[in-house]
Parts: sequence; structure tokens; C-alpha cells
Amino acid sequence: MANMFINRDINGVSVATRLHILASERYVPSADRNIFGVIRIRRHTRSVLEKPSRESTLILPSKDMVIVRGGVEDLASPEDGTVEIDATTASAGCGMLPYTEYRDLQASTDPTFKNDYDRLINDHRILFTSGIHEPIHFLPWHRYFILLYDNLLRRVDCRVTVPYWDWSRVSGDPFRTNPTDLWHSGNAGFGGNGVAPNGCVQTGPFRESIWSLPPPPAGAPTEPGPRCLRRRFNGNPPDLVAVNRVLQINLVNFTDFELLLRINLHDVVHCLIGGTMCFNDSASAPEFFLHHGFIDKIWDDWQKRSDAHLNVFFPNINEVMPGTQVFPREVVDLSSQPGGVRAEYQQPKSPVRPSSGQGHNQQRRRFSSLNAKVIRVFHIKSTEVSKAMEMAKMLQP
Ligand SMILES: [Cu+2]
Repeated sequence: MANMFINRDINGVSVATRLHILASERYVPSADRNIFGVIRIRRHTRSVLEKPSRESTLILPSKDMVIVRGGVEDLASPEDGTVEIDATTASAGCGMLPYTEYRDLQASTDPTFKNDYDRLINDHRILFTSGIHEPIHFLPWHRYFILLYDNLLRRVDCRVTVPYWDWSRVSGDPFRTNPTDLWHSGNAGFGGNGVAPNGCVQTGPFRESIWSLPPPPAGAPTEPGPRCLRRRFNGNPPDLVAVNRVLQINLVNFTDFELLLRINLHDVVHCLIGGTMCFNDSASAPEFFLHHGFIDKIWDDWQKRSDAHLNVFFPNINEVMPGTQVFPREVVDLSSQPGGVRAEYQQPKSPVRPSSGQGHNQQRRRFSSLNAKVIRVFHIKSTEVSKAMEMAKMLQP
């Protein structure tokens, strides 16, 4: 083990100043790479997720870049300050920060990053009903979206990676607000529930008095009411046993696996957090990426079962993902993402909370399932609704 190294110099120039990874880019590794890992990035025009054509340079350590994404509740407590990690898995060779140093706040407010932040966030909203929540694109599109967001945060600070929130381990008590919890009200947390009358969040770094949602995309109708981050915590996410049952679905039943992951886990948990997360601008909620990190991790865990699991379904889709020039097959392998980036999810270490489905003797409790609001927000087709309702029975205690 080695201590993390901050802004480690490569030939005297700090990674932080040279790592110009722009969000909304498609990385094209090429022969331009030199011994310091310089990659020329060609930018493409046309799509929403990509900016007008120009070139920029991404400098990597001599090895390919590794992004390690940890569980948000496993990362250091606010008092700890830093987290010890293995140098061989350090993000971009420059270390990794605990979530207490999560840079979302800076990306969303600092004028240097804000335009790119707003634009990226709004891409999700613009494309919400354009295929990104349907089977052929849902998993790969959101994997790519997390990568773009990860890249944006690394422009703010090259040590940052997006953590994931494993809500199954805390299913029995998901919205606790202790100092080491995600929803803690201090500067290290994400703040707690929204409060009446508008459901605006009034605690933590994203509280109404100091933070607001990105402006709606150009041309979108103006929206009444405050542009605060809203939450309406309700219910319990699927527990550990339920997630394990999803992970055990056989290869030949990939469509069942995808549907359960997308609807019964992803859609439902969006609306358990409620407020902004249960709306078409859900990506404006900083916790969006923590939830999607976990959805992506579940897909990755399933893919790791065999090469056939890794390569099922998506490599045959001959359609670029909405708003991009990237095919699903290009993001299928988490260890080989666009630009030569390798991402890994660390397995969670935090204790499982009571009633979250651990141990033989432990009582499980029923958790929340699909309801009318979720169906409406995510435009779930009636055939999928009946299938999801039927399959939900195999997940519940
Ligand atoms: Cu989405």
C-alpha cells in the first residue's frame, strides 16, 4: 500500500494542470500516444453529447488510466481527510479522494466548469425519452454518461472518481443522516430530506440558499417554482437478497436481468429518493451519479461471471447510443472504456444495516416496488409493467 500522491508530477508538470479531460468528448486513442501517454483527442460534431470539433490533449501516466470507484459509505469519514489506496489502482496516477472531497459542488458552481456541467446534465434531460431508458441503450448509455461526468470532475481535481451508493446494504434504514452517512447535513454529506412547502433541501452543500439546479436547456418551457434541489424520501430500496437474486439470473435470461435492473431497481429507487430524482431532470440531483454508479456496478458484477455475460446482447446493437457517436459495444467492457480508460468498482465494506437482508436468521422486510408515479415518470410500457410486477415477486421476501 502506498499513500495517495496528490498532483504527482509527470516530468515536472502536475497532472492536475495537464489532465485536460473535457466532458462530452469521445476519446480516440491513437498512434499519437507517446511515452508519457499523451493521447490526442479528436472531437466530433453533430451530437448533443459532443462539442464542436477541436482537438485537445489528454495526458495520462505511462500506463492506461484506472478509475477506482468506491462505495460512498466506505470512504473516509469527514475526520479522516484522506484515504489510503494502492498506488497501482490510483486514478490517473494521482490518487483518489474520499467523498468528503467530492467536487460536484465546484463543477456546478465554478464558472470554469459550469457551462460544461450544465450542458452535460441537460443532455440527460433532453434525451430522457429518446431511447436512453430503453433496453438497447439504458445500461451502456448511462455507463458512458458516468464516465463523462467522472472526466468532468477530474478537470476540477484529478484525484476524483464518482463513488457509488449501495442502497441494498442500507435498505432497512436508507435515509439515515449520521455523520458517516450519505445524507448527512454537514459539508461532507449530501444533505437530507426536502422540507415543506416545496420539498427543497435545506441542509448540506446543496441546500437551497446556496445551490440551485442548472438552468433548463435552451428552448425548454420555463418552469414555475424554485430551482432548488428537491427530495422526498419514502420507502425502502430492494435489499441485499433481492440484488443477489438479480445477479443470479442466467445468461439466457439476459432480458429479464436487464428489465429487473432497469425497472425494479433503477426506476424504483429514483422515486424513493423522490423530488428532483423522480423527474426528467433527475441528473441535476448530485446523488443521481451515486445511484447510477451502483446500477452500473451491478451490471459489472453480472458481466464478471463469464465472457459470455460480458458480451451478451449489446455487441450486436448496430446503432450509436442516443446523442453520441459511440456504440454500446464500446463501453461493454468496463476495463476498456473509450480513451483507454479502465474503471473498477471496489466491493463494499461498510456494515450491512439491520433488515437489509444479510444472514440466515435475519428478518427481511418487504421493500417498495413499482407504482403509478414511477411508471409515469419513466414512461414504462404496459407490457413491461406487467412483466416487472410479475418478476418483483421473486425479489420480495
Ligand atoms: Cu437516466
